[in-house]
Amino acid sequence: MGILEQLYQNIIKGKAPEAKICAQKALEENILPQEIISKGMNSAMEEVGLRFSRNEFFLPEMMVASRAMKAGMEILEPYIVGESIGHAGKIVLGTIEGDLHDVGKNLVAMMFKGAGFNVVDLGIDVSKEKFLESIQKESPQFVGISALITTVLPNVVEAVDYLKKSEVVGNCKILVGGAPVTPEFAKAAKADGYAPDAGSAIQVAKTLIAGQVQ
Ligand code: B1M
Repeated sequence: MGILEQLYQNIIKGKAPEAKICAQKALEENILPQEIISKGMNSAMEEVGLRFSRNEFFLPEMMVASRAMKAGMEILEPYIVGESIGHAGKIVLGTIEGDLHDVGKNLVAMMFKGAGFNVVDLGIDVSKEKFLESIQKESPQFVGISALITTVLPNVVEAVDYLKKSEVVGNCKILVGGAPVTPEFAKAAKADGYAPDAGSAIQVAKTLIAGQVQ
């Protein structure tokens, strides 16, 4: 069994120490961190979600799988982030109120750090008021809102509306993303940007910055 397959299996089984070892071995085999994440880790979480939908997995299995994925991400983070944090700008990031999922948001944070951004991570279950408070304090170029369950989508709409109505937000652009978020939803919510995954979130942010400069 190849190392990415082993990593995939260990995440599905929720074996965090083994997932760490596999992530390290995959790096030693010169597999790029992005490939390790997409083929060995994201795909495993996808499978965990499918098993949950089929009632083969329950909350504890989803929980331990996310812990194993986070353990693997810890190994990869230094290889993605590098040392140049801060020169590209600042983003305030959080998972919307009512939502406890943070693996995807953490991946987005990691990619922004890797692209040279200073990331202020507000964590999970973040209210619109907390986003605003942080924008006031940090003056970021971007605020990123992550949402993973359909039931919290109205909270995203409310948060975007609340932030847009505040003078404090000024030129700060609002990005939204997460599995149930679509381009149509983002447009209807009047967000400034939408990205389907962590890698493209950086491209969207760069495009928005370029638009501001012109
Ligand atoms: Co939950 N959960 N979960 N869960 N969970 C999902 C999301 C679900 C799809 C599973 C399923 O039914 N197949 C389903 C949602 C269905 C829906 O709403 N349509 C679901 C459910 C129902 C629930 C509960 C309601 C279950 C229950 O209690 N009965 C409950 C809700 C709790 C709550 O939040 N209030 C719940 C709980 C949990 C755990 C706590 C056990 C655990 C999360 C632990 C944690 O995060 N620390 C968990 C897990 C692990 C999952 C799955 C299996 C995996 C999520 C994940 O980490 N994916 C998930 C199934 C699935 O996703 N297929 C599922 C990997 C991650 C890298 O991908 O987060 O999509 P993702 O992030 C991607 C993109 O979406 C994007 O980039 C990332 C990487 O490229 N992205 C952004 C994310 N944020 C972005 C922001 C951006 C841009 C891009 O800009 C700002």
